[in-house]
Amino acid sequence: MKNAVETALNQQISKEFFSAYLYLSMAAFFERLSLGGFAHWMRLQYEEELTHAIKLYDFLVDNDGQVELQAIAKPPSEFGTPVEIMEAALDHEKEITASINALYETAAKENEYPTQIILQWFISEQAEEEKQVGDIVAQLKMVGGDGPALLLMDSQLAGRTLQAETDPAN
Ligand code: OFO
Repeated sequence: MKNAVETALNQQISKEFFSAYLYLSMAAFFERLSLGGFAHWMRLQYEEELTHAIKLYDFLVDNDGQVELQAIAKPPSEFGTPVEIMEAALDHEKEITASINALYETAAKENEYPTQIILQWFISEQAEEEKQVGDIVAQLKMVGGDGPALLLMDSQLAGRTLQAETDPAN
């Protein structure tokens, strides 16, 4: 595997772990707001990000790449209102999308075909995640300061399961 691609894949692994860390911190903050459904949704997001990191780790191992794990930055522990938290999550997903796209471009430039194939999965996954988080942001904006509507959203998000990317609740 070409060095530039190996380095970028290792960097992406640490970004996926940071995403997990960030969402776990957001989950804890939602618990403090007594919004257990949002906290549950974020905790599953944390678990999903771990699977993304491991997918890339396995890919490196299986393709003669060298894994070099890196430091994971400390995420914030204080956030704002529910809409501000979900907007921060959306901004973060957009950064991850840009990172995946840049990694894909590197793999294409280096003619690393297997890497391009696995990254196509990540490109689709990012589109799905941006849509899901964007929908939650839009709904929170509709709800505004309406407590009962926020609690209804909270109970809907409590029903999220991890089973599949095809499940619209995920
Ligand atoms: Fe939030 O998605 Fe990983 O890549």
